[in-house]
Formats: sequence, structure tokens, C-alpha cells
Amino acid sequence: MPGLSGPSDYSQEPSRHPCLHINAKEPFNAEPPRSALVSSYVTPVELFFKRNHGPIPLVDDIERYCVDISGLIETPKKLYFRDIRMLPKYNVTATLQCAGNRRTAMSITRKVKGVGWDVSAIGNAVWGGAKLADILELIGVPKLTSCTQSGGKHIEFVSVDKCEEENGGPYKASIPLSQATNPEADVLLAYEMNGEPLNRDHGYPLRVIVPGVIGARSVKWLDSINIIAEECQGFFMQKDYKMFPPSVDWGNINWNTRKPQMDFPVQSVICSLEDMQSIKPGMVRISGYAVSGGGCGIERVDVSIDGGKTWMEATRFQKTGIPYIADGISNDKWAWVLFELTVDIPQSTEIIAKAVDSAANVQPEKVQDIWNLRGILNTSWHRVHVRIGHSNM
Ligand SMILES: Nc1nc2c(c(=O)[nH]1)N[C@H]1C(S)=C(S)[C@@H](COP(=O)(O)O)O[C@H]1N2
Ligand SMILES: [Mo]
Repeated sequence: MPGLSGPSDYSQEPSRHPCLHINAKEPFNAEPPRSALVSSYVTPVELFFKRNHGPIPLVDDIERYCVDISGLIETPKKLYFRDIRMLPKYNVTATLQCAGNRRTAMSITRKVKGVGWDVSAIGNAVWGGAKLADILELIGVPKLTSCTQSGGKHIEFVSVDKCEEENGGPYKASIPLSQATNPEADVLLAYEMNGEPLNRDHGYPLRVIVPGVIGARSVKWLDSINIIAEECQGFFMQKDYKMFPPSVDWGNINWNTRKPQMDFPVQSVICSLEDMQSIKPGMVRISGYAVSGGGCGIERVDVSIDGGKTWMEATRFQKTGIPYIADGISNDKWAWVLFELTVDIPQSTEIIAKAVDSAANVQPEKVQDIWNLRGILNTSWHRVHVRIGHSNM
């Protein structure tokens, strides 16, 4: 495809913000300091985590760039960038979270395989673009379809980046057709992030955004769409991003026994404090983010300053001035809430956060109980130890 191409080396990477912590250089994987996440409800693009599996693609000619749509439909079609921009534009505020968020902490109890991440493989952005449901309607697949006449049940997104895991082939993933054709699921083909054209790191010129689902399904640098009968057979759907029980190790794994992970579970993290931070005794502001998948709201965030013996409820908010009510109509349904609580901390202690979502799901206490060999979905209670220090604070 002349419009968009995937380089085979890292000589043409974009420049990045110097504050990012680099977890892997090639492919580029980096996250902001945790404090950046609570500085604003919408995460600035340059501080948004970057998760790649190959060199960043390049657009040679945006006029020639188009998305090929084919597979189990009557009439395959090519959609040019201008065709997509002509459709009604939606702005959806959605939190994107990598399934590997907090992987480093899971590796401490027992080693896991994968790029290490602290707590910032997550960000909240306003994604602007066309609804996938509108695009599919344009090519003859009506809204709320779960199976096309020729048996299509899944929709596969294919990129152009050259990924080692795919033996040099492109990154790909799929979602059920029923989700893709449901306008309420807000699945977008996005060309804007926070009101600006997408930048190269985040998928320029066009990416998929699947709200409420692990980041791995939000394919960047979209090249083609296939309507298929079974879910995508690519590496990242079948041999990665699946949740295994703690008893499964590399010696006894059978990938076919589990489904690809889609929605992410309830999560919360304290971002205003680093672990082992020295603080002055007195009033301390504890703040962080809480989010759940599948469109669930955040019902409660509990904070403990005595290692989990007693709990206090934190305040939750999205936009300033509007009270947050879980699943309320004025909420950003797919977005995180920020939480805060100011408490007196007289001595060195362990501070913990745990969230409850609107389906009453709660984060598990111990990381050991959800340990899995790929180190995904570490949603265990988030803990930070603070030390009362008297100098150099
Ligand atoms: N083409 C392509 N799409 C991709 C990936 C990738 O490596 N290649 N990584 C996925 C993963 S695992 C995540 S978490 C998100 C990260 O999106 P971001 O880099 O915009 O934060 O993109 C997803 N889409
Ligand atoms: Mo990810």
C-alpha cells in the first residue's frame, strides 16, 4: 500500500518527550511518571504511554492512504481518508489501558514474561473520529448485526507495522461484529487525539479505539478491515493477552484453552506518591485514578492508611464542577475517574487504594492470587509505603 508503510528498522522513529520512562527502546515502549496522570483528567498526548511492537509506520501520501474493507460481505470497498472524514464525527473520552500495566509489580512475587511497566501504561484521551458502526453501514452491514449473510461474526483490524512476534508481519486483532455494529459501544476509527491529528506514535493517520477493552485491541495505523467467521488468528489474539491461572507455566501451557482478553477488570492506583517516598508528618493528599472495563462506572474508591485494617472513602471526579455518580448520564462512560483524599499521616505506614465498580466488582487483595505467566491485568490492591523523614524532603 503506497499511502502507508511499515519500516523494517528504527531509523525513522519520531521524537518523544524527555520525561517518559523508557521500558524498551526498540520497539519503543514508555510511560510517564505517575504524578503526570493526576495532573489532568485528560492526559496530554506527549505524556501518554506508548506501546509498540515494531518500528513506527510512515505515511508517504495521505491522498493515497485508504482502508481496504473485505471478507464475508457482499461488496468489498476501499475507503479513503476523506471518505472517513466525511462521516459524522464523534468525540469519545476513553481511557486506554495496556493489559501489561503494573506488570513489574507482578514479577516481584514470581517472574513473568513481557515488557515491564510501572502504573502508567494507561491514559485518558478525547478520541475524535468516525464510528465503526457508521462505516460498516456504509458498506452494507446494518447497525446491530451479529452475523452477516455470508457468516461474518468478527471484524479484524490489520496494520502495517513489522512485528517480531508475527515473524515480520503486521499487528492485528479482532472484535465481535455485534460490538462493531453497536453505535452505543462507541468503537471509533479515530483520526484525532485531544483535538489534534493523531501523531505517529499513537497511530497516524487512523487507529481503532475500542472503549472499555484492553489496549491491545485498539489497532494503530489501520490498513485493512476483514469481516471473518472466527476471531483473528494472529499472535496477539491467540498466543498473548490471555489470562491464565497461577498453575499454568511455560511447561504446561495450552493457549487454546483460553479466550482472548477483551474488557479489562476494575483497577485503581495511587499516583501522588511513589513507593518508599519520604514525607513530612501531617496532612497528605492522596490521589490517583480508578477505572473499570466494559462501560462500568466507579462506585467507590477506598483508601487505607493503616495497611488495610480500616478504610476511608475518597472523592471521585471527572470534569471539575460536575459531581460524579457511577453510571450517571453526564459521565464520560468509558473514562477513568480521578480520586482524592487528604488525611493526617503521623507515622511511617502503608497506604492502599482499592476500587469498586458499578457491578460491585472489587480489586483482589493479593497479586499472588491473580499471578499469570504473561503478567497481565495486575489489578491487585495498590500499595505505597511512605516513610516519615525529617530531612531532605
Ligand atoms: N498496529 C499496532 N497497534 C497496536 C499496537 C502495536 O504494537 N501495533 N499495540 C497495542 C497495544 S498492546 C496497546 S496497549 C495500545 C497502545 O496504544 P498507544 O501506544 O497509543 O498508547 O496499542 C495497541 N495497538
Ligand atoms: Mo498493551
